[in-house]
Amino acid sequence: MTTLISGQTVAEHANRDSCWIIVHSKVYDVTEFLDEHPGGSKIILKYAGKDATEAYEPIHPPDAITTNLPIEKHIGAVDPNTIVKVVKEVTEADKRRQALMAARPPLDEILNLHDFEAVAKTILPDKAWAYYSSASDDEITIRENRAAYQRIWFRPRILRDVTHVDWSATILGQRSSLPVYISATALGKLGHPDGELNLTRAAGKHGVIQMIPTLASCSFDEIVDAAQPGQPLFLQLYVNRDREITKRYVQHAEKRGVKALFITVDAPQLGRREKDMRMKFVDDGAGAKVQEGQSDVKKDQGVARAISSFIDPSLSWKDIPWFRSVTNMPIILKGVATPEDAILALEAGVQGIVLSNHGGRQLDTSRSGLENLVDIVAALKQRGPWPNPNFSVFVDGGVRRASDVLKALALGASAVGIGRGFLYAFSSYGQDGVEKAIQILRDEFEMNMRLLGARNLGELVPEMVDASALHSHAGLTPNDNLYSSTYQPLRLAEFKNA
Ligand code: PPY
Repeated sequence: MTTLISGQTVAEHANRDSCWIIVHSKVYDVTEFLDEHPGGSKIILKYAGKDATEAYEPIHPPDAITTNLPIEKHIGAVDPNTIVKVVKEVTEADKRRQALMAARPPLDEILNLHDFEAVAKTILPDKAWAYYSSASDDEITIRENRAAYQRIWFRPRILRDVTHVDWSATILGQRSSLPVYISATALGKLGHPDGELNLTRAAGKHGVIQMIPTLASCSFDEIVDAAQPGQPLFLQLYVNRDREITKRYVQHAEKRGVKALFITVDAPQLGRREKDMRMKFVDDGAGAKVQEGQSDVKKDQGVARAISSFIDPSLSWKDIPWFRSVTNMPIILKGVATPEDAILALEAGVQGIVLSNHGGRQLDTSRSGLENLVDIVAALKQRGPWPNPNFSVFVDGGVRRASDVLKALALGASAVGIGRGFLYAFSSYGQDGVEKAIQILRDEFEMNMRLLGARNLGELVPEMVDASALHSHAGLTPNDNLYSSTYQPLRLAEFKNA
């Protein structure tokens, strides 16, 4: 029989020289791991000698500690009767949030995807909202992603007998009830205790495809286990500096039935998301005083930068044959922004590209995927058959309405990814929220396709949209809010004694 370790014993290892923590009722010696922790040692030391489960859970898959820590550092199981529960202080902000949660609008009053965002903004903990909503630098691109859709106008056709309209699609050979897939967003448990499983369950029920994020809060296997038999899933991949880890991960995914591999290619380094970073500053002020002055405490980090160090910035076109050699899944490059790279991707033999700027979270003032779509489709048309059944072009960023999707499809997109829209749906209402979001999109597809005169997705043609203003950034260029809020306007001549 294995002896249980008492909470008091764990508490004796509460410093940098000997640091034990409890996660999910198991005790781990993390002393030698402190300096390797991507989030810095300070956050671990805050829980030294204590139960860290509550802090660990939202930002690590359950197996992160077991796979990263050598087996001899797994000390054993803790005696549950002896742990002093770290009683989480319920702050005034928590109480306010709980009251707001109880007063959420009922789901049947949610009319569109923006409504979910408004609810999420109100009820999410500040840190979660900052991480999810943030974008890079001045956040110009995140707003441009929306604005670009508003520079495209419809040219509807009439008198086409639109009694029956069908918006179902085939995405990379997989049937989908919508021409939309759920794009990868990280750290789902910051938004809801069930994290990404909310998406998996709703997607399975309604025939929608979910892209599993490498940095999900739930483990890859938990997500696949929550899927229905035969439910198609895609995988988003951050490529690890250690290619063996990536190889194992990709091959495991393929074995478990994942249908396509989306390799993120726009994040060799993470963008500076200042809303997220400012949150970290606030927390540091209130946090434990352990390790003050310690050099490895990377203060200029938010949630994202703290956990991004494993991503390999050396990833290059030369690696594509290697990916091809380790998997038979279709390979799609996520984060392409120019015709030059779209052609390179085609020549590299991958099966598709996602025109994405990572939800405005990477290079600020890069153009929207939608704007790039027009140039990229034109370039691909010159290179061969179009549409090309062996090369899909997806778009994501800023999509909130079925009308947005229809514009992208008319301009040549194979399907469209929605990330934050679904993330905010489950952050505010769990699985029910995601199901409602899917229902809203369905209703919008039905109405918009009837009004546009397209009975199925094949009837969406470029002539149905006027994209002539798309490349003009003059009208709807988003405000530079930070700059504007400090700029002091000049003053006009003043009247005496006025
Ligand atoms: C993002 O935040 O934009 C991501 O893609 C996920 C992520 C999260 C943390 C580190 C690196 C990437």
